[in-house]
Amino acid sequence: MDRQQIIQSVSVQMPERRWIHTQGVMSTAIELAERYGENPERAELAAIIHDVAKYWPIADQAAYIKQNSLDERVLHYNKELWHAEVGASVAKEQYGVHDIEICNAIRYHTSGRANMSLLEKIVWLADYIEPNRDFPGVDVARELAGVSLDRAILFGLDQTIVFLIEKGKVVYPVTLEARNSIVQQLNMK
Ligand code: DGI
Ligand code: FE
Ligand code: FE
Repeated sequence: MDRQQIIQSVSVQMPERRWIHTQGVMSTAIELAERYGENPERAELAAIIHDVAKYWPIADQAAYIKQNSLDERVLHYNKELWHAEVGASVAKEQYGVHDIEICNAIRYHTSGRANMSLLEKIVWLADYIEPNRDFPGVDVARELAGVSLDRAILFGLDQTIVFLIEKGKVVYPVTLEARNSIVQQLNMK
C-alpha cells in the first residue's frame, strides 16, 4: 500500500480525536527526525500506523496476538500494551511494510525497550509530546526534547512508571529495562 492508502485505512479504524493525535505524532516525528538525523519519511510512516489497533476490541487484539504468534508476554501485563504488538504486525502483513525498524518502532512505541534505535526513540517521544497531549509535565518533556532525546525519554519513562505505580498497576519489565538502558546511556556520556 502507498502512504495515502495506509492513511485512509488507519484513519477509518479510529475515532476522530485519535486520528488528530496520530497527525500530531506524524508532524512531531518528522521534526524530531530532522533534528536528530533520522529519515523523516520512515519516522512519519511509523507514526501513521502506530495506533492502528488502539480501538480494536480488546478481545480481537488478544486473539490477533495469539493467532499470529506475536509476543504473548504482553498478555500478562496491562491491555494498553497490546495494540503496539498488533500494530507492528498489521504494518507488515496488511500494509506491506518490510522495513523491520519501522515495525519495531511501532512495536515498542508504548513500552519502549532496552537499547532503542534512533527511530524507536523518535516515535516513542513523538507519541509522548505531540501537540495535542495535555498532561502534567508535558511541557517539561517538550523542552527536554529540544535539548536531548535521551533526557526527554528518561523523563517520560519515569513519569509513566510513577503514574503506573501510583495507580497500583503492574509495570511491564520491558519498560523498566528501557528506563535503565537510557540511564546507562546517559551515564556513559
Ligand atoms: O496509545 P497512546 O495513548 O497514544 O499512548 P501509548 O501507546 O504510549 O500508551 C500509553 C499508556 O499505556 C499510558 O497511559 C500508560 C499505559 N501503560 C500501561 N502499562 C504500561 C504502560 N506504559 C508503559 N510504558 N509500560 C507499561 O507497562
Ligand atoms: Fe499507542
Ligand atoms: Fe499514540
